[in-house]
Amino acid sequence: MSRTGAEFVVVANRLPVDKRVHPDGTVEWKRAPGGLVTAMTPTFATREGAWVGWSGGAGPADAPDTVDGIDIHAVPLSADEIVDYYEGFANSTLWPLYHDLLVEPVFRHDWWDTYVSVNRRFAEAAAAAAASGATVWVHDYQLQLVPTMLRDLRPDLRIGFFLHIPFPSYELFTRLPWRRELLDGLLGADLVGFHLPGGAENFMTLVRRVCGLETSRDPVGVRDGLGTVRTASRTVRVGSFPISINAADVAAQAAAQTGRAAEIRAELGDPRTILLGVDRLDYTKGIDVRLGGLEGLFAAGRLDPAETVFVQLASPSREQVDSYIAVRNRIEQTVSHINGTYGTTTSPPVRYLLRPVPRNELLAYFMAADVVLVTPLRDGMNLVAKEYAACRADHGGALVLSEFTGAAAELTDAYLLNPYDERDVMDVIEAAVTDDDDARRSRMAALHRQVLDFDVDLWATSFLQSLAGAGAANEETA
Ligand code: ADQ
Repeated sequence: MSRTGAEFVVVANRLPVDKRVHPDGTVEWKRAPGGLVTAMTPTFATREGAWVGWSGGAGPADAPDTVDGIDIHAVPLSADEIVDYYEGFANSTLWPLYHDLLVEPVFRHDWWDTYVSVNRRFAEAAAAAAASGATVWVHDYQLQLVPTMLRDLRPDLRIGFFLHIPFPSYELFTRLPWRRELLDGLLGADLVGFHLPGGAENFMTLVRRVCGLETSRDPVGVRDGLGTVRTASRTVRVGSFPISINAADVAAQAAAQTGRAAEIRAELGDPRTILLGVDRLDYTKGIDVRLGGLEGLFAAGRLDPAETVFVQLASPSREQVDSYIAVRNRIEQTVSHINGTYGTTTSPPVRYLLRPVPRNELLAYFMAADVVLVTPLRDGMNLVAKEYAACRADHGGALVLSEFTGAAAELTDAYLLNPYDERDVMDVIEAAVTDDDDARRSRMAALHRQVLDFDVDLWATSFLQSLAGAGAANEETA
């Protein structure tokens, strides 16, 4: 069969484009600055590529035909589907369930029905976009049914799936009324990838116990030592591929921001210590954990609010979902409480911004920060930690990092803390602020080297090489 189409197709919830409507009504599409599109750029550069995804708005498909040489295939969602599939099943069922029940997941059969029909629409769009024998890389929790739906439509494709968030244990996952269907959906892939070996092993336990399939029993390695699942017709490989960033680019761009970093320090009143948080405003990120730690240190006189500024840059996220409205209210109340209690009218110790910051400005903040606080209660990886480590080629600054992030498995020279232990949170933040320069510098040197050695290119190429091997093995036995 000959068929035109792309040799390499990315399927992700969102397209890599942002729409801008100018005051005169003209529309401009810009490439979105997201991490995934950056990660995929080298792969697209060498092959005819397409991207299947949603533009972010309600109604008929709305997107440019191509962006930077990538064919764009927009999947339309109605306003009701956005509520049931995106805000509902993806972000009020799966997201909290996969993040350790930090809020109670909602189980609704009508949301599930919409998740199934939207996943089918993505699978059909991918089937239409892919050339014969193409490689298709499906991303994340919104699209877990796509691999099998796509395999049924196009058995000729090599299909990989990568999960960007944690994959939970048997005990949590089996709460899902649709546990069997979700696992069956993933098993259409040739390769299923997770950030950490633990997620891969949770998946293999689940397919053994819920689907009754045979799996390998050896521990899964990192980028190596794949696990296997035998289905009736094929072998699914399962692996760990910790995502990273384009570290050399980040380091080079950050080096150009030292002047702006000095200005930021002056604008903040030249405090002794600048602490920084950078997150999507999400209850998983533990913004309240770090605010609690700071307040405790101020209250105990262990940090002086007159000499300390904590800058929290938060970008608005999922603003229609109740649990996100609640966490925003909680954070804003705590910020005012700390400033009201420990600040003066001219120097509040917490500066809080609720909007995305332009990339270069963000890098300047990283260069200005003495300590960056990354304190999630649960996070698949956390790229902010890696971005900060990449920026600090000068080996300045210090990274405080929650043990409950994927990044903590690699960034072992960070100041690691348990976000569930208030005393540990205070002790570790204090140590990162007050340790002597040599100790801080040697930790940052190790972190910087780690992210430069293990960058996003390694993530993409190791996943795609494993996928090529997994696909070829299945084609041989077909
Ligand atoms: P996210 O939960 O979105 O990603 P993260 O990995 O930290 O989390 O990436 C956030 C990105 O947004 C970073 O590049 C950061 O610089 C940027 N950002 C955050 N706040 C910002 C602000 N106020 N202004 C500008 N930029 C801001 C999900 C998973 C993670 C996993 C990634 C990739 O939840 O665990 O690391 O996917 O797999």
